[in-house]
Amino acid sequence: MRIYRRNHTREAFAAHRSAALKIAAAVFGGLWLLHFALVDSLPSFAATLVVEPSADGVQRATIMMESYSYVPDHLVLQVGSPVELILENKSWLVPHNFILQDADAGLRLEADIAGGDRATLRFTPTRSGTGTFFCDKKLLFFKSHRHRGMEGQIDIQ
Ligand SMILES: [Cu+2]
Repeated sequence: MRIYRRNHTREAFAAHRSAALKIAAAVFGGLWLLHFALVDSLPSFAATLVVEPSADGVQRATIMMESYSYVPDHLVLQVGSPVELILENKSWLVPHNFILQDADAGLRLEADIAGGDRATLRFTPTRSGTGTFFCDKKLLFFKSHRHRGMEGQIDIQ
């Protein structure tokens, strides 16, 4: 009898725990989807940054990576001076990348930045031209970040 009761209690506890886990999963799942709905509805602002070389001749610029945009998303650079481009991932958890493969301007840049991290790209534009940069990250079956608007432009003058 005692053994039966003990087993019974254990089963009841397991059933309760299983129900609690299901509720927690449903709540988290709901929040997760709500997060995507909210982020998708946020407006993204286009911003242009005309980069002036510093006293040492280096063109320094910082681009913030957010979900799902680059701020600024338009850089104007000059031919012939070295560039130091800092990429700061402002997302808490979401990894982003920066891909620019532009034959026209002779640039091939690529960087992967984990959530909350930063990276510096150093290059010297040797030709004028226009290139598009974007983030091709995507989560499971969701749209890629580029499809969500994570794209920008570099003009080299
Ligand atoms: Cu991204």
